[in-house]
Amino acid sequence: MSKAVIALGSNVGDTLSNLKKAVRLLEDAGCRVLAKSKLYLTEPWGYADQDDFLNGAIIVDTELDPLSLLGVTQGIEGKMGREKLFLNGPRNIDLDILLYEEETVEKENLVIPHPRLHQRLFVLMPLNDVASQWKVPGHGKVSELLANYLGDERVILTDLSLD
Ligand code: PH2
Ligand code: MG
Ligand code: MG
Repeated sequence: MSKAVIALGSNVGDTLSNLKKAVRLLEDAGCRVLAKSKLYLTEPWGYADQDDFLNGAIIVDTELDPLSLLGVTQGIEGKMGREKLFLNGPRNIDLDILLYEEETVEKENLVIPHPRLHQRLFVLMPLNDVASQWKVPGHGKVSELLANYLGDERVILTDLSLD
């Protein structure tokens, strides 16, 4: 079994239900959820003219290798009817594999650690909730990445929960 951190995001429809449904579908696919982050309302990064995102992260324990896990996350995005609108655009569900143990994966369709995770507060905040002591290969400890974050993204802690 291996532990992986998956980032969750949604800014279309009932965003909390979307995140919860995705977690349920991951469990149905055999991923055991070990930890759930708090949830954050975050300003859209990359394309401004869209609603704020609800972002979170979970740790899963899985027998799936990274590419099989990607198949599962993409299958769930498909099952939930996600449309590929455009890069950084609005989406009802986005599941990104941030970390897989301390492994590095560099495939055409999958790069782990997620290449820009250290630069995104909407990723670092929930990631730090569940994996503050994890090392991000090539970058250092999650808690240090958060402490060293220099940007100015607006990220608001909500009282919503994945439970
Ligand atoms: N996801 C994106 C693009 N921009 N901005 C925020 N705040 N949260 C996201 O999850 C997000 C984004 C592409 O996946
Ligand atoms: Mg994403
Ligand atoms: Mg994605």
